[in-house]
Amino acid sequence: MKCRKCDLKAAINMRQHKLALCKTHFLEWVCLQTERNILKYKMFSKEDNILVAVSGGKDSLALWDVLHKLGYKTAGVYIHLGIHGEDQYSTKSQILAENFASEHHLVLHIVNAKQELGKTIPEFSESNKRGKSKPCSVCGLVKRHTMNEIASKYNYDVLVTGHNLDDEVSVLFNNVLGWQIDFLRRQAPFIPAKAGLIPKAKPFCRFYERETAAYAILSNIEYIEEECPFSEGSTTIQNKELLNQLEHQRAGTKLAFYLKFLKAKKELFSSQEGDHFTDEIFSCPICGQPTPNPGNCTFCRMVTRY
Ligand code: Q46
Ligand code: ZN
Ligand code: ZN
Repeated sequence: MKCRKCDLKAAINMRQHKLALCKTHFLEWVCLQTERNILKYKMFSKEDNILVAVSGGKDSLALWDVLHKLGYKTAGVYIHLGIHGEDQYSTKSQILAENFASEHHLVLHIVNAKQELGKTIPEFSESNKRGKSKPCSVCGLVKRHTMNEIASKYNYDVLVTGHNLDDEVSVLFNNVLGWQIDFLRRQAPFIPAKAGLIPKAKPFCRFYERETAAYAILSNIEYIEEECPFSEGSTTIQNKELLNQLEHQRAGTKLAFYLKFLKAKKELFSSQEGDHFTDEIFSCPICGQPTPNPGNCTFCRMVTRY
């Protein structure tokens, strides 16, 4: 199959877009589409200081690469969670994130959970009822808190994450199955600043996972191929498999599901948008971050208790 734009052999065939492209035109297409998403969802501008949440995986490193190529002012933040597994997951991914940053002369903030909070994520999880079975809930709490803290400490304007379409539809599917209205209301490509929380953007939210993977491979980005050992058997992975079956039967299903949701959301929630945030917000006396209840926030309660 030939590239739609030149005579070269296509490096990737995207049935969902009815588009086949060679390496050069595919890499160009990803940058162009990312720029379009940023503008379409009014995420940020070339003036803003952007903090990229970097895990060492393909999505976050590909995103950092694209934003850098497009001329945005970016720095990264990496959190060493202390997850080892068979492959020294955290240490290996930190090295890859550091390599990317130094090759591109970019700043990377590194936070080590064990050194700065006293425990690794699995250790927190063991001693906390939030993580009885898996540490993902504790992990999410620490990541959210730390990224917001770094963003406000160094005056970043927006936090960007490498969530792709597969991630977004998996969450959407889960939220619809459980009719999690509050989560559905908040799921968006861009979440503006609210009550001391930095704005969050997902410039890759319309790319299929195989497209971000192809971008990373064709750009020779070295990323960690192993998944976090705690992701095994997760609902997210199960949902992804299910949605891939639907996609296989009808190309474009995942993208349509997501885009139609964003459209429907305007009608479903327009009158109530922001209701969640009109509730009273308090400031944590220890860290100063917003919390829905008076007193120490969940993060500080966890860190000081254990
Ligand atoms: S890193 Fe953390 Fe994920 Fe690992 S412990 Fe769970 S949440 S699976 S994105
Ligand atoms: Zn081409
Ligand atoms: Zn706090």
